[in-house]
Amino acid sequence: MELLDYCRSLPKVELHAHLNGSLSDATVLKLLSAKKQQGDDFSASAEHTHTHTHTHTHTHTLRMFRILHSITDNLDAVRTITQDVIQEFASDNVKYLELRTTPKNIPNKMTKKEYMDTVLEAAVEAMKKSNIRVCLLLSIDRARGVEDAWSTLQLAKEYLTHDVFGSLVCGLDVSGNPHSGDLKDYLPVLQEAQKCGFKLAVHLAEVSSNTETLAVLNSGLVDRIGHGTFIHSDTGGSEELHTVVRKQNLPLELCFSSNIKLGTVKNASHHHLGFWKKENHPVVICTDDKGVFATSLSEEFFLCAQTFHLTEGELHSLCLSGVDAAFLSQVEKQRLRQEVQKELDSLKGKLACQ
Ligand code: 6MZ
Repeated sequence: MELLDYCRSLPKVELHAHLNGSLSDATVLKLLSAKKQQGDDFSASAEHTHTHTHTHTHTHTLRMFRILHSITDNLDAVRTITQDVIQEFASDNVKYLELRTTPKNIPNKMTKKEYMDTVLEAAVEAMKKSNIRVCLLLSIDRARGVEDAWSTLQLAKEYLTHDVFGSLVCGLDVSGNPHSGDLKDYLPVLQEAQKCGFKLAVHLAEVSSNTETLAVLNSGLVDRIGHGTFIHSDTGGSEELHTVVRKQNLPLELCFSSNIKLGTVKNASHHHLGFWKKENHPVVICTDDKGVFATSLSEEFFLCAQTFHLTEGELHSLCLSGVDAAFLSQVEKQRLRQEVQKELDSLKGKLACQ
């Protein structure tokens, strides 16, 4: 099998995917057409921007999110995107997906609870149709302030005792514009979240921010690091940050195309996957925003394999490290590991020599 086909066949685990950033062109066009039918004239310019821009600066990406959010501002759209995104990951042979999204309150359209209930209902429906297990992380957007974070945690707590959704909500994510706000201000919220039993995935060192990153890591609240681009000293981090991450053995969610397209990593061969792989540190390959960065999890595996000359054994280990880092109970992880291992065994020896 050629490398890309092989990556498509791998049984994969996706741990870092933002719902609204994961919309395929087909889904975006479907939503734009629905808006047009409702006589919304904004849609024409949104369509133009979506189809005709190819740059990926931070400013452009923020603008993209504004457009995406404007076409997903109602519960019908939220249901559609959740089902489409899950279906697309399932078609890419993703066996387990941790999808993250920021609960949104849009006056006269939806409350945070209605938004999240709709995402969860749609996830349950999508799981019935495909062979994929999905869990949800509620995202705290660092640009929205601490009050908003408390209300998101409050909502997450309401799901703890829910008979169906209780097992689907597995943790919280902290994301948003890395230049906005200070993560240290959010530590009391994260402390309370941990007390309630939520696992925490935190975007850290996505841009250079040593003081903030060290304070958050030293809190001992983080279960997984999103990006972690500026941690080791070669990339502008520090020996101290590197030591803390090693000591806590924190898995890194690595988003190759996202980092390269946004320019936080100089080029493919400079991606920090190379550094952490040499250290034998737990890493998981993820998409971040497969729609915004025009990628898929298989393509991310392919790009990493090409850049770092990964062997078949290394590709298999990367699939299994996704299982190890999942926010699942030990029993569920064991079940997932068996399923993934079985498919990996059937692929052994099938990768054409690179
Ligand atoms: C930080 C990001 C992100 O939550 O509306 N988001 N935050 N760094 C990134 N790397 C590029 N990509 C996405 O999905 C979109 C939201 O996810 C966060 C941003 O807050 C963005 O608005 P949801 O489903």
